[in-house]
Parts: sequence; structure tokens; C-alpha cells
Amino acid sequence: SRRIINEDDHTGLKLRLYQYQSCPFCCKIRALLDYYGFSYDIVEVNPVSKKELSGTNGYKKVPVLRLHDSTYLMESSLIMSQLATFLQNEKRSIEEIIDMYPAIDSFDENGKAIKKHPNKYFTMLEKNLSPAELAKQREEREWREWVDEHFIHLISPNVYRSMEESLETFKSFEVAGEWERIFSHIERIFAVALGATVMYFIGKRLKKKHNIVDERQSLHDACEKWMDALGSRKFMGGDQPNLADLALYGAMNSFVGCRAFKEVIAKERISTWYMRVKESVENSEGRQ
Ligand code: GSH
Repeated sequence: SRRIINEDDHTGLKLRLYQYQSCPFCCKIRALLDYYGFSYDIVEVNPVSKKELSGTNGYKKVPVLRLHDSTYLMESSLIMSQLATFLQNEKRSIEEIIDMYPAIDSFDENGKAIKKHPNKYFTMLEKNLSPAELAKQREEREWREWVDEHFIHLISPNVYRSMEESLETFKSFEVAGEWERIFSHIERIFAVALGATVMYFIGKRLKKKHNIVDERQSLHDACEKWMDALGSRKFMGGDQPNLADLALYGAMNSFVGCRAFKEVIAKERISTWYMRVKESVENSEGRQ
């Protein structure tokens, strides 16, 4: 595992992130942790065996964030809300914060039993907010949901668009995810070829499922939509990034090395906003 150390982190949470380096949901969490200046360990999960996730009671997705050696947090947007709420409520322990996000039993679109967290996009403050502050919070929630429910769905159809792009993407995963630590040489060749082929077909299926006609155009449109909503503000959060800024920035980081990023994002006006968030995150400007 790797360790990110931030001298100003006095929370004592002992965070450990189980992740895939290039997973958009994991990139969202790293954006949040870095922005707020948390110290944390990173454990790269073996995508085949997932043996690192043995402590999570059967949950086999990443990201998982472990704290205090024994408590596991799941679901990227929920984790972001929990940590942001923790930082804003100095008097409450992390356990009390976790209890503010009850799960209800539900079913996913395939009829599989899942847990849902109805307030996963909410950050909780113990003071009364003005109508203007409430409107800002609502905007933040809506854009966070848009990142999860719209923007992230555009990534696979774009980065696995052709067999050639799919292979390029997997080769970038091999480097970014330091697969030489996880797989042998021969396994790596196999994982890249197999992964690229499988994801090429999955990308096509997802494209259909989410009614995407032209994936590059949709990516362009999404960037325009975000920038129109941003208007003259530096960040969606105003002078500082909020959780919507961090979520979109993180999601974009997941494919920063891919052709789709270079062909679309890098050429859009959103790239100035992206660079602004990058600087703010890399300097941990939200540290307490
Ligand atoms: N809603 C979850 C979240 O926001 O954390 C989604 C997490 C997710 O789907 N992660 C993917 C995963 O672990 C990786 S991008 N899929 C299961 C697998 O790889 O087997």
C-alpha cells in the first residue's frame, strides 16, 4: 500500500482507501481526501480476486474507505457526505455522523437486494440555514447527482469507443494502477487484452442503455452544461470548491490520460475550471 501524509490532519481517523486507481468513484474520494488534507493509505485492489476486500461483509465494489482499522464506509457519494459532515461538526464523533445516514433495504434494477441511503447527497449542519444557503445546498446536491447519474455514464462509451481506444485505455490502467505489483507479466498481457475486449462490448451496451447516440458529442454537451451553470463563478461552490466541484473533477481525473479527454475536455472551456480545481485539490486548500 502507499501512504499519503498530510501533517495538518489531526482527525486521527486512520483512513485506508481500497480502490482502483482509474475508477471514477475512487477518483472522487481521492479528490475529497486531498482537498481537505486527510492522511490516508491507498490499497490497490486486485480486480480479479478482490482478496483485499475480505473485511467488507460481502461488498465487492470500490471505493471502500476503512477507518479506525475496523469500520468500513461504502458508496462514494455517501462517503463524501459523511466526511464533509464530520469536518463541519466539530463536536461529533465519526460514529455519530455515520448514524445520521441510515440505510434502507431496497432492490436494484435487476431485482437484487441492496441498501439505499436516502440522504446520501446531504451534508448535515447543526445550524439553521438562510433561504440562500439552502438554495446553494440544493444546487450542490443536484450537480453531485448529475455527476453520478449522467456524467460518469458517459465515460465508458467514450474510453472504450473502439477496440483501439479500449486497448489504449487498458494500457493506461496498467500503468496508473501499478499492475506490476498485482499481476505477473503474462497475467498483465492477458488482463489488458481481455479487459479491453470485454469493456469494448460493455461500452456499447452501456451506450445503448443510457440512450447515447454520439458519445463524444454527449461529453461535449455535458461540459457545456456544467460551464453554463457555473456562469461567472470560480467554482460551483463560489470561491471554494464544494462537493459537486470535487465530484466532477474526480470523475474527470479517471480518464485524464485517455484520448477522449484530450479530444474533448482539454479543448473545452471547462479545462480552465478543471485546472483551478486541480490546483486547489493539490494544495489541500480545504484543510482545516
Ligand atoms: N455506487 C458505487 C459508488 O459510488 O461507490 C459504485 C462503485 C462501483 O461501481 N465501482 C466499480 C466496481 O467496483 C468500479 S468503477 N465494480 C465492481 C467490480 O469491479 O467488480
